[in-house]
Amino acid sequence: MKRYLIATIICATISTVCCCDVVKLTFPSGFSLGTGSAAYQVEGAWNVSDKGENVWDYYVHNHPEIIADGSNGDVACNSYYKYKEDVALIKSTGFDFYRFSVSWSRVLPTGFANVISEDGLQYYKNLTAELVANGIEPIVTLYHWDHPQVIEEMGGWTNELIVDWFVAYARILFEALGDSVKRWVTINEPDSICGDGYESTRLAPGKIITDIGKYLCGHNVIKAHAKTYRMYEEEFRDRQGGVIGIVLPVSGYLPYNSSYEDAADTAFQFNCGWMAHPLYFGDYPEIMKTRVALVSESQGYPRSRLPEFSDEWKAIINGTNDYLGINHYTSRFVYNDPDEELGIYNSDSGLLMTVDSSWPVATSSWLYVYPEGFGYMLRKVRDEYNNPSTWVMENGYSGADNLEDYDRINYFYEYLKEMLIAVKRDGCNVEGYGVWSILDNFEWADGYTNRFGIIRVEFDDADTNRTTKLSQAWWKKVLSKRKLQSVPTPTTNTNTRTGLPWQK
Ligand code: PNW
Repeated sequence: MKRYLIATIICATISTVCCCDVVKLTFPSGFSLGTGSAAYQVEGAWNVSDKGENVWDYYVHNHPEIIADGSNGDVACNSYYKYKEDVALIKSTGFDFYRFSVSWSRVLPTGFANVISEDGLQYYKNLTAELVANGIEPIVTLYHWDHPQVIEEMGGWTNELIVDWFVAYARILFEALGDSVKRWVTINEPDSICGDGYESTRLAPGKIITDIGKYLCGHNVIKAHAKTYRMYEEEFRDRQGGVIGIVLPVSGYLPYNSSYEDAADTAFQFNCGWMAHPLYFGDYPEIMKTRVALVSESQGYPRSRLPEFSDEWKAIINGTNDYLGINHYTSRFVYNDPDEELGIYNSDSGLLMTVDSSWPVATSSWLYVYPEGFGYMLRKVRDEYNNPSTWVMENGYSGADNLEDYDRINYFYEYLKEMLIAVKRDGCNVEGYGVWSILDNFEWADGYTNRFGIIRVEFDDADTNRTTKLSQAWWKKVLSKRKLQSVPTPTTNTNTRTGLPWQK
């Protein structure tokens, strides 16, 4: 409250219309507010009809020990059967859009375009039609981590042939859904797929291809994205008129102190720049090229582990992002690894990261709450890519299994406030924002132990019943007023963890 008053006084002093608008915390007209999910996290129905096996089906069935509670997405939220109920909940909350992803092997059981599952495709047609009938804009992610297992058996994202297979898959969806879908996401979070799936066991396929896997995967992701973009441009754009973008996970990377400005920039380039720089400028960021070449040499590799794009590929890739999709949850302080002064290279970036001990943490071990980092990151994106059209596709908070989720509401309030300041005061071109997530769902390696939903799902019951949480009611008010609402005060504080925002 005190901070709020001070901000008001400062704004009154500066006295600009823009600043007062910021203090009012209203959303600009035309700003789109929605929510999202991913196929494997919510659909269930893993083997109905002729659906093929995907990497997540394979991974959880063969390596349940990797999932925190040994669970899987066989049933998840049952959204394959309950999509109408989901859409009704999205509508009653008042969201403008729903971003869902398509399961590649549900549509193409063999993994390839030779066999199209009528049932699989029908499901996505039904879901899209249901959204449109309810006045909710469908935003479709073509790929949210669940490629066909058969493709993984041929190397998955480390095999360049995946580029053409992906394009063929995308074409089928543009054809089937493109009359209604006007905003497409090609690939969700390459950083996660490539870093956690090909150099660690955290995500499927869980292959540890040390030093090499991540960049090779990333290289093919960029090519698949760009070729899909070009195909849409050539075959669909004129008649469908949609836009296409990639979604990157971008944390706030702040200098640990003022002497680490360059380090914070390097962290950003290794994260967002890795994918965004090629899409906006045709090639990897210079600092990545220099650093990976240097460290590769020190490791005895004959050439840099970061692959190079030919001139032909650079031309294909350059300018293939209509908007930048960003998933933002958390921040880090960045500083240079002191070992490098001794000539020891521990990482390609040469950086170390930490958090401030005052930052509250969600139930996801990596999710430290630092709202200011959100605004910092948005301003960095504005400056790096000529203020691109930006859509925050995911932002959210994992909490305990609790309907009175004050900590989640507090998170949304603080993060949205920073976003509105970045938009209204600082001119960041953010046009949309998506809550992660509409439902509690299968949180990958964390199984069902971390709940991100504004609606609770009863996973222990075959009916997978949905119950709205307090944060859903809060969102309903925000959406009807198009303005941030104050955070309710807890009547009883059932959460015993320390350091949560309202306990400070
Ligand atoms: C996203 N980070 O992953 C995914 O797109 C979702 O499927 C997932 O459920 C959600 O975030 C919550 O985890 C992320 O370390 C994983 O900053 C890690 C980070 C961000 C996003």
